Amino acid sequence: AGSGYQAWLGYRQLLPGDRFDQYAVFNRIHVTETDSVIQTAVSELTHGLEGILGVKPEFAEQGKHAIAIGTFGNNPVVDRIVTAEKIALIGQEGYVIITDKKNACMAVGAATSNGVLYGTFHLLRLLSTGSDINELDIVDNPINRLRMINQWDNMDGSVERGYAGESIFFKDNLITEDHGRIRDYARMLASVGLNGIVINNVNVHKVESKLITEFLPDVAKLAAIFREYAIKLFLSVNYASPIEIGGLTTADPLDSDVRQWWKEKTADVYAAIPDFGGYLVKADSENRPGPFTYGRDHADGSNMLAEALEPFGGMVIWRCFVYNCKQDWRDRKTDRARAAYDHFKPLDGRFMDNVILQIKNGPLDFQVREPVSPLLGAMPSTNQVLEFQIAQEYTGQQRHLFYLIPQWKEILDFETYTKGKGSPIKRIASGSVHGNRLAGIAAVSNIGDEMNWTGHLLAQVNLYGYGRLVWNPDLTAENIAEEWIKLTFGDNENSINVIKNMLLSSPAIYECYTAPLGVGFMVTPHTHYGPDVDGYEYAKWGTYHYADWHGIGVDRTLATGTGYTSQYNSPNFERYESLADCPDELLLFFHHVPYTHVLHSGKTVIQHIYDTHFEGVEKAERLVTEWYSLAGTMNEVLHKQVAERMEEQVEHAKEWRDRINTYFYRKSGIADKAERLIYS
Ligand code: GCW
Repeated sequence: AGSGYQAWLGYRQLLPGDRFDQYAVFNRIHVTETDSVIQTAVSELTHGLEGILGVKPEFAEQGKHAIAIGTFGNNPVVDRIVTAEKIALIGQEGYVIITDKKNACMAVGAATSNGVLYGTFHLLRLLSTGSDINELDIVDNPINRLRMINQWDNMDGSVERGYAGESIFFKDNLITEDHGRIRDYARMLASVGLNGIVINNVNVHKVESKLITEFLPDVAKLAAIFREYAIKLFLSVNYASPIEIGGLTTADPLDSDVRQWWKEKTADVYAAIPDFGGYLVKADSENRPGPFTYGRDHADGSNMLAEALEPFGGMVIWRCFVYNCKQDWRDRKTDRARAAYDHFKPLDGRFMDNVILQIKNGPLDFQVREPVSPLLGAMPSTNQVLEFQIAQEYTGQQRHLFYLIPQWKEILDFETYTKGKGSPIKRIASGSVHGNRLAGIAAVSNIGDEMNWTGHLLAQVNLYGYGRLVWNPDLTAENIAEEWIKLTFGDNENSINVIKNMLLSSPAIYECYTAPLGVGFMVTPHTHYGPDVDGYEYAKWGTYHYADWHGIGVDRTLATGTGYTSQYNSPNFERYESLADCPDELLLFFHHVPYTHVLHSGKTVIQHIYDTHFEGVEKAERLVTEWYSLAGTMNEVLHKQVAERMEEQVEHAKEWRDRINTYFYRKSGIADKAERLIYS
């Protein structure tokens, strides 16, 4: 109980009384099917009811005092309770949960076993959060078809941008033997509705290249674990595999030997894993090989793999994180923010139907604040998947509190106008704007082998919330937080309010004491943890802020800058292009302005920087006080674990505050109006 290992699945026992009596009526399970996903649902329901009621539920022949779970047409009790009208509303992965009060029974019914599993987890969530279940009448379908998690795990056991220990999948260049831990991870993912996992890092080195050859038997064992939880396994592949492990002299996508090599290897993969999902590819990106080496483009490259996967129903997920990572800081024409759109937009229409482009939410790289990537929605004839990062690379590395759901909500609700009004990102991600067959959302995981999975216990909410939000982008950040808190800490109203406020206020607090007004990348090179205003200013990565004595920001306007703004549709283009209309929080992303420029808030840029940095630290201090107010209401070890991180956050926030304030005071020579302490 003190480890955090159970995360949101640590069902707490109810005491006789109120809900207990209500729930105890449904203490038997009626099931008629035997396939493995249904069996998973049964064992999850058994485990959950046992935890909540304190007794092992029995199996019932009949529907009285029972929860019937099953697919339509295969379970008489489900069929009795669920009407044809309801069935018509249920898609491939959806489900109904209906109470039949008269007969004291309940049905979790779906068109597929996967749907039954999701419905079962939904019911458990209701029980575990103490909901009224006497009159349930729920119809639910996922909004997104692909609901993916990406591990950035390497076979040596390290996790790229991992902040919670080592990999649970790999160790010493082998696949781990600890399948129990992997199974528990599968449970967590399935419980929030995720249905695909890429188990290895997009940066595929020599040894990981062999996951599709030498290590295939072990990969198949992992696929079997995930299969029971309705999750498809995918692999990241190395574009240069034909050379590196295939003994060929080229990886040219138009070379017939290369094409043949991929076809054979892919056939082997499907022989071992018949329901294999497909390949994820990072090509021509950050020194990874790709089709550019051979004078080919990304349509050529991805289509070659798509052709190999197509006979088996597999897909290629091709990342659009392609930019020049060897830029010269003196070169003011190249703008990294433009890169993805410039590379991919002209290729629209050339991709096979089983290719999906995976696009990061912003044009740069998961900063605290970035505009939404203009490539999302800009290719009507191409499948796209939106990529988020649950791992807190630039958002405090799971040492600072940062609830990511509000940020993702803003992105999902962003109106692109790609097909006029009514084209928000969430409808592009789901495929509904352009009518894509394949669409959805992916995100980089934040877990590792630390006992509580995420390092910072409260960072579990981001994994939980990711799944819930991808299932239904219309859920609110408040509701998701509340659910998670109840599942994790129980039903105490005060704790719920305190933790909820902490979570909801956390992103703004972090943004306050770190990079101001959308400027980004004022971080320590490589580790990306902590402040270093000029850390990347003269580097090759294309992430500059151009601060001088007079002003700061990147002119990305069409009129006088890099022209990036023109990648947006009207009226977003005009809004970002105009200094007067550009939203404050993105000002320095789009414009270079003097420190004396007056924001919509009425403050000058320099005063805004000072104010937010002082306020940020004060608010971070308040978070600590709030957390301490909960001492005694929860497991002591867990409380202490979080308290330590929260205190570290405050100390580190002070470092941010002072470095940033001093930097800008020295650059501008303008004093703080409020005369607070800024080191000169
Ligand atoms: O943000 C950058 C990270 C790299 C990562 C890359 C990517 C996996 O700093 O560590 O590599 O993005 O998304 O490919």
